[in-house]
Amino acid sequence: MRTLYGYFRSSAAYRVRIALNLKQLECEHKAVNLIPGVSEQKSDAYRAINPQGRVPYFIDGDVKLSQSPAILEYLDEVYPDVPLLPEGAANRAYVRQLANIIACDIHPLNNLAVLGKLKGEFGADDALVKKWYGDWITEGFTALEKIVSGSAHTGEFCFGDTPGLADLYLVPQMYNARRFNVDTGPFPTLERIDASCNTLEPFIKALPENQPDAPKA
Ligand SMILES: N[C@@H](CCC(=O)N[C@@H](CS)C(=O)NCC(=O)O)C(=O)O
Repeated sequence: MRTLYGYFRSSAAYRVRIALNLKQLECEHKAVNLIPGVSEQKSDAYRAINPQGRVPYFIDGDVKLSQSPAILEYLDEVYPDVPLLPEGAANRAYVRQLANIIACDIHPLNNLAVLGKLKGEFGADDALVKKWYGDWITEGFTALEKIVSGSAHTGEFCFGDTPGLADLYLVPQMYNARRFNVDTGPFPTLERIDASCNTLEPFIKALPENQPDAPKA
């Protein structure tokens, strides 16, 4: 039995949901409410599951993992039928490079804990926090757009015509950009790839608004 602890708006959990859907793996989803003030991720009960107090957290039998990059690599090694990474070390490194621009250089600067610290300890108001959030996305996406728009690897998706690892980092980050009104117009290749992904069932099923813990419209 597989279990994914997540939250509808968590982009790191969103990545894992897409991968599970692409690989057609059954999984029970357990919601951890990250809304400030509720903050179930900080509860003793949840920290007993994941000491880091973050989502996603994934259980597959005896295997218990936090950190979406580790979860995604695990899924790809153990369930390789629908691969997330291409053949060849250089191609795989290329795709990881794209994914890591988001995973290492955008997402960690914009997660809830960082935004909370900016507001709570450093006195940033909403406008400053919004600028912080948008600036890191714009900086990362500027590099990503340059690489992807100039690469022969780019097809309908970040690598060729099959969705893969880089796409499942890109789509949640684009979602966050739109949510915070960051202008994605300067990134036409990223917009095009994101739109292609969002026509596919595994990506649609993983959308935040399609999760059971999303507030009903
Ligand atoms: N590097 C981690 C990041 C996990 C992470 O920061 N998750 C956010 C949601 S996207 C979270 O749980 N935040 C809770 C908090 O900051 O208190 C991963 O990729 O899994």
